[in-house]
Amino acid sequence: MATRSPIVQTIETFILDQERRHPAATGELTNLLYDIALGTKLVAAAIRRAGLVDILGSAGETNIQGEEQQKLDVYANDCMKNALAATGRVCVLASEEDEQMTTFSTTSDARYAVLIDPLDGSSNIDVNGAVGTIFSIYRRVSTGPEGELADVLQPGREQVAAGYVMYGSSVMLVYTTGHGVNGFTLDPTIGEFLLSHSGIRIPEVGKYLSVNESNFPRWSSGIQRAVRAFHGEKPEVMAGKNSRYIGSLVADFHRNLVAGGVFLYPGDSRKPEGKLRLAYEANPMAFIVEQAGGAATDGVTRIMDLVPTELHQRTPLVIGSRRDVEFVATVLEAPAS
Ligand code: FDP
Repeated sequence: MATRSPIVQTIETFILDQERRHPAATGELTNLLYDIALGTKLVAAAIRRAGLVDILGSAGETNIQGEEQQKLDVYANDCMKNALAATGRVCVLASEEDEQMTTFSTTSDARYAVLIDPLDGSSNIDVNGAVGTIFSIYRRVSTGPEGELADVLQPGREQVAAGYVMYGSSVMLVYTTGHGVNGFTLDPTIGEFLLSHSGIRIPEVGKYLSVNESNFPRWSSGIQRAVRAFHGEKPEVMAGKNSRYIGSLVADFHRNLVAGGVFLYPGDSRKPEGKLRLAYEANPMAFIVEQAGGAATDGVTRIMDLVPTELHQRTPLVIGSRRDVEFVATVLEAPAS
């Protein structure tokens, strides 16, 4: 009897299918998503060898083959930039790792501006924790010979695509182009991302609370009240949640996206704007979560309506299950009792 091969969909065929459903699509965005997927496969391969760095030589040293070792975050930044730079599809590339953006002399095909956080949560590398790459794509708005700051300083609602890759127990790529959210798991034996989570929806109310509680004494009284309610202090208005915090945005976000939960990184008396970057972290995650039925605010205002004024600008972030995010806004807007 002939064995039937399983029906699998690779990220390539999936993106192509999506493109066919939108007759105005030129294929440029499709190719750009391929480029990003390729860059992240290279990063994934390097991360798999991260624990071997002591054997093969640490950053700044030469390994036994006589090659210079690179720090993983530098390597990830180079991988992603190389995957995107030579394609001619990008007019400007901004990376969380770089002080300045990189502009490219453009052809008429370079219709996109891309922002990347090449290795988010990198402090987890040393303890073999999950990390990720985040990306965000905008349509070019400038018309000069090179991409400009205006191309990367657009509000998040103008994103045409956003996604992340999580390098965890498996490698997963999750992205949206504004038509729902889909997740792909890398099959390392064939080197392909295969559709594993189609049409991801986040539960309206989450079971998890993700926040760095060591900052509690420095939060506003409003944030303290909201977090105490999530602890279960007011069961009549909010059922208590389970605490889960990895300290790696991609990993914390991904768990909450799939299982339901709320992640907070509010401002505090030391860091009034919080820690996370609007353009590299908050906006792409906000686009994904909204497309999955969730919400993202800076506490009160929708993240994707914030107008960035600087490339590396930070923002407080409350993101996840819709009713939990709305609950925080209600508490913050209520007069303190
Ligand atoms: P990291 O510093 O390890 O790169 O923005 C970076 C980030 O990680 C996020 O991935 C993570 O959610 C957050 O910082 C963790 O910050 P705290 O250690 O202050 O909780």
